[in-house]
Amino acid sequence: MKRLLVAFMTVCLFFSVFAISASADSVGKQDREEYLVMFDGKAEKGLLNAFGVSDSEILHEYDLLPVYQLSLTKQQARGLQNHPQIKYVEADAEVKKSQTTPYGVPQVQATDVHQYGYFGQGVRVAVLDTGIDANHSDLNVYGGHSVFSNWPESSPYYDGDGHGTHVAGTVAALNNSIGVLGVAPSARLYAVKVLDSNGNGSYSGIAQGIEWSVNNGMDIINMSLGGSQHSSILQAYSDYAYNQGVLLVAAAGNSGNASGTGDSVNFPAKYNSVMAVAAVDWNNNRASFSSTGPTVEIAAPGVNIQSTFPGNTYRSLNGTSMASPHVAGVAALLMHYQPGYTNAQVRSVLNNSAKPLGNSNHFGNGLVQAFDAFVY
Ligand SMILES: [Ca+2]
Repeated sequence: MKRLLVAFMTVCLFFSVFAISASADSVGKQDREEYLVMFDGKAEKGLLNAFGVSDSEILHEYDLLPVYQLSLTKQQARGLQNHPQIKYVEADAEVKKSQTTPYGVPQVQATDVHQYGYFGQGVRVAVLDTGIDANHSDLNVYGGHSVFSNWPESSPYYDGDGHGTHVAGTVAALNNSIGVLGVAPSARLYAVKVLDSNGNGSYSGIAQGIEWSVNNGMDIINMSLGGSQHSSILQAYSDYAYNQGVLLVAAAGNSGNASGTGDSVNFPAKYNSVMAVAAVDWNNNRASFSSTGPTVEIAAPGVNIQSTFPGNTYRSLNGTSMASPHVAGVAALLMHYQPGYTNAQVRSVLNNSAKPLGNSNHFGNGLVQAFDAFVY
């Protein structure tokens, strides 16, 4: 019995020693980090060897300054740091891919209100479009609905065209270390798919999308879409949503001419219950394609707009489709700042605080401005 116990303990011990040495080995490897070490005066490789740094752990020897890139344990790094011949020991910092701020975001003063902590938190924005690629790492999609029944169009999170994913990124691409920054990066995106992978849809589908948005408590509906035909039903749905407290923002259309004459604003942007958004460039010049007419209400950047695209990519696109989500984003920022405002109040403040740009058939009240809306 005693002998058996001894034998059992030996086995245990053997295994535990083995386990300790195995784990110590792996910990030792994980513990090695890359450091930059600078000598005070002439570089001396012999000193590194004295600290147990082997040749294979010398990753690079610099030419112009007495600097080495080394793989070191924390203990070695501490030892070197205390040596009089060593001037600096620094852990090599990873340089991360940084986030780009598309020019439209500061142009609408979104960055001016971001610095006060207003990012559109909790405001629900329905993007009535071709769907939103919910796998994009620069987007958080909170929910959605598709008006199509055939797979994969039946998924609101499948965007076979890319248009909806791009529009969504301008509203709310995440404030992180990658990709782009949206106008209201903490707003809640909802993918309401009313256009298929070819960018085609119908007024009946848009009406269904508006109905879903009202039923699901959306604060803002962005419609970067439109047609040249009036529909009494679409108008009735737009009016209904507006009377239910939803702010409706839509692209004015890309049917403008170079001279900016004529009335070419599309539906549903043309309805009284919908804000029609025209497009300008980075110098606040009218985009030559931007639709014109007395129902243009406000303007925003819509030329060469960089935003998210399916497959974790980014693209620059042109259109009043890109201008509309800038206004939806600024509205989300204002709703975050003034949660008691009705949709009509938000609309009125955005219009009254817009930066006048001239011809109202081209620009409406002018360029949407987040900071000026906050202080209006
Ligand atoms: Ca980002």
